[in-house]
Amino acid sequence: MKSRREFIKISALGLGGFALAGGAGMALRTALNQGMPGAAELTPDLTRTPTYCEVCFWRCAGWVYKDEQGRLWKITGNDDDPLCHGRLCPRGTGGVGMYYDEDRLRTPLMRTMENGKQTYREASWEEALDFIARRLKEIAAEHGPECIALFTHGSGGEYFSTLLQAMGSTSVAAPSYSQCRGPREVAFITTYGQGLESPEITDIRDTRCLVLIGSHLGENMHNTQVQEMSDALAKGATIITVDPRFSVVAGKSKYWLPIKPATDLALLLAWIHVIIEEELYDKEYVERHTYGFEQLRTHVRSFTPEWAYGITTIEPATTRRTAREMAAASPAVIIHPGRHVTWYGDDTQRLRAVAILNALLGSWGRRGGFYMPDRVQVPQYPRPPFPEPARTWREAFPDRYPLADLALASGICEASIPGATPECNFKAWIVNGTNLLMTLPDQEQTKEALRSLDLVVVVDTMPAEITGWADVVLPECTYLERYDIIRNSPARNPNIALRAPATGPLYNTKPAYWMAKELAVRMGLGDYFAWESIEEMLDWQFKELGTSLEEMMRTGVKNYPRNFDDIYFADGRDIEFFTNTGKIELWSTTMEAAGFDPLPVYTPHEEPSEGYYRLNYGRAPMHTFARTANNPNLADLMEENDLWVNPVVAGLWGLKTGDYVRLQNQDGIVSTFSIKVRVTERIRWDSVYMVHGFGHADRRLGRAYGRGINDTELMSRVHYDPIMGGTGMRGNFVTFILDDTGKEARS
Ligand SMILES: Nc1nc2c(c(=O)[nH]1)N[C@H]1C(S)=C(S)[C@@H](COP(=O)(O)OP(=O)(O)OC[C@H]3O[C@@H](n4cnc5c(=O)[nH]c(N)nc54)[C@H](O)[C@@H]3O)O[C@H]1N2
Ligand SMILES: Nc1nc2c(c(=O)[nH]1)N[C@H]1C(S)=C(S)[C@@H](COP(=O)(O)OP(=O)(O)OC[C@H]3O[C@@H](n4cnc5c(=O)[nH]c(N)nc54)[C@H](O)[C@@H]3O)O[C@H]1N2
Ligand code: SF4
Ligand SMILES: [Mo]
Repeated sequence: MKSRREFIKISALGLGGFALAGGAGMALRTALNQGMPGAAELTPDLTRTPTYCEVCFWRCAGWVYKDEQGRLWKITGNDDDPLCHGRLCPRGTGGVGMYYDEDRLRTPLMRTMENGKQTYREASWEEALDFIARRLKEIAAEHGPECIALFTHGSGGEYFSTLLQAMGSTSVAAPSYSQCRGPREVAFITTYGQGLESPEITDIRDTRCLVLIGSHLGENMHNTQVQEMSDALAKGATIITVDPRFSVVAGKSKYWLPIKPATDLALLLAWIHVIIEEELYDKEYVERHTYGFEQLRTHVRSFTPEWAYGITTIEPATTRRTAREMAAASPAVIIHPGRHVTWYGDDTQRLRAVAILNALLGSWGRRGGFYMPDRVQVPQYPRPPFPEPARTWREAFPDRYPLADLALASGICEASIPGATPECNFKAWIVNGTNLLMTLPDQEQTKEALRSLDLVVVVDTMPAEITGWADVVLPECTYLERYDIIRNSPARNPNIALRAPATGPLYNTKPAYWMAKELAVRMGLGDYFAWESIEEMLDWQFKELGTSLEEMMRTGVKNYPRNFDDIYFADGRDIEFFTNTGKIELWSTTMEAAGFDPLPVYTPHEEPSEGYYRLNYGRAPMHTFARTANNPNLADLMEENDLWVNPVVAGLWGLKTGDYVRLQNQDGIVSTFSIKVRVTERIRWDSVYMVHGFGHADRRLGRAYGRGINDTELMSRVHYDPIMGGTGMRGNFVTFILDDTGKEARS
């Protein structure tokens, strides 16, 4: 009998010798002997290579500088890049730390048994890839290729996705959908026939009023938005922030509405009520472009600010005043749809209310509201068509989440547990650049799926928690050491950017494109990667786009004029929207047909019981998710997360700033480690707050191990959005455990 897959905790990996390719060996010696350039060293002659950042998925374009010995010195923004205008955020600037992180994965690893215990051993690329290709073929032959799934976040996903589709599977899932912006996209597609994309098409630069509901720009460091927000502020724009926490941007706002968590939909309905009852809406726009206004008017009649007050704790006068402020700025107003919006399970409906409010104020397709993006069509390097899959990911969860338009990471995870959905159990996962244990709520479900699978392959740069579950770990080189797909971001103008290697890969690491191609060749699917070298492929694509690899090496970025002069709607002209009615659907025919409320309805959410507090979480400017906690440069700026506690609560529990506590959630789950308390008025008494991405439990992360608490382990309760399967994560409650046994766990 096969033994069930266990998480491999500690290993001697990398302590012993590691296989080194010749060139990589040289680079390694250079880096380790000479180390990272010190601040005291005089800057020598530096050469620069173009890149785009991979510290988050905004993908700002920049330049990597290195000296004659090949040491990387710094990364700066590319002045011609419309996403960063020459300025990277603190995380992007700290990107070199990814390269210098001595805890990096160094060579392929394979699960093996030693003295009756599961452990890893080092392997050559040949052996690791041969093994994976053989297992994938066997699994596809036995269960069908549809039972192989890819989880991915980041540039390498494109290559593994090609591999998967060439095999005959469409199950490619990204946490950026069902754990992030999925509900928003579905809400806007059902309303406008078009999503928000990434980077978002918010025209913040020219807005006169920006309404942020939860979006904590300034802590959420998505570069263009933060830059444009400060430009807008300088030009006198009003900011209205709705957040139970006094966020950084709340401090720059004319209005801060410290809303009771989980009640935003009531506030949105009250705002819609005021805008309609006081006739503040854009009448010409609503009449020309929208569908269902009369039903909406009737629907919101009773949703007065007084009604909402009892739910949200926001004073009726404030609701009215802020609604009028938005209307006065209309159409240069943005009710920002946010990005990480999987909060309470009714998120698509909350975002529908956001979409409706924007439509009433006429901001969609208007300067200072939302612009219509344009992008380059990057041609595909010639390859055969993909085979028709026998089943799609959708059949993994029949009858559920009918409006999901992309594969659901959590849905595939659930469908990988035997018996969950008899029609389709997933048997093999390739996990590229996503740390599922830190990323998907309900860790038990993730672990149960991982224990059951026939094959788990993890492609990562770091020994993240997920790598401990792999049968084979494939170490990718960092973004500073590789070429990658052409960046092609939707924006005001079409633009492209190149990522080229500033230096050769350290250790025995390889780029994702190389791994995917090598696997394809071994599986008889080499035609899908018909290029000889990545340089040849990129040069071919660039030439089709009127440039070349050589030119892009010099410029990094290329901007194009728009294809049409249609960034904003022309006044007095009808527009055909990609909805069933061809109009902006205030009343959604798609929702109705799928059996959901065609107009958003407020439903109350559960409240914490006595002694418990809602677990709230967000971003810190110097970190990205769970991926930067071990980065030497960024850990230097912030090495652990802390727990925001209201003074009233602190008084009740006798807590002081600097105390360490552990947390226990509503299901009795206790955090592995402890967290430092920060007593502050900036958080409401009904919640506590922490930055996501800390509390790493893998000892191989020397700097990050045991520092702070991992919010994900306390999210055992998930409120699934019935419309599209988003995983509502903010319905978890915690209480304090005052003995600091977390310290023991850490030591
Ligand atoms: N520095 C940094 N920046 C990042 C990232 C990163 O990792 N690091 N990640 C990027 C990604 S992928 C995403 S999706 C975005 C996420 O960034 P946003 O979309 O801005 O994320 P939110 O979850 O809305 O933001 C958390 C805020 O919501 C507030 N909040 C909590 N509950 C409620 C509630 O019930 N109502 C309201 N109104 N507010 C509430 C919290 O107090 C907190 O201030 O950030 C992006 N930018
Ligand atoms: N509890 C909780 N869960 C969340 C969130 C939250 O705020 N709290 N936020 C949600 C949101 S908005 C999002 S978008 C997702 C993000 O979720 P993920 O994308 O899973 O984010 P990370 O946890 O940073 O995991 C990224 C992994 O990629 C690896 N990596 C970094 N660079 C590379 C590379 O170049 N190549 C490869 N192959 N791997 C690389 C890192 O080492 C890390 O293990 O998480 C979601 N889940
Ligand atoms: S916003 Fe910051 S971390 Fe994200 S891509 Fe840009 S520079 Fe990199
Ligand atoms: Mo996200």
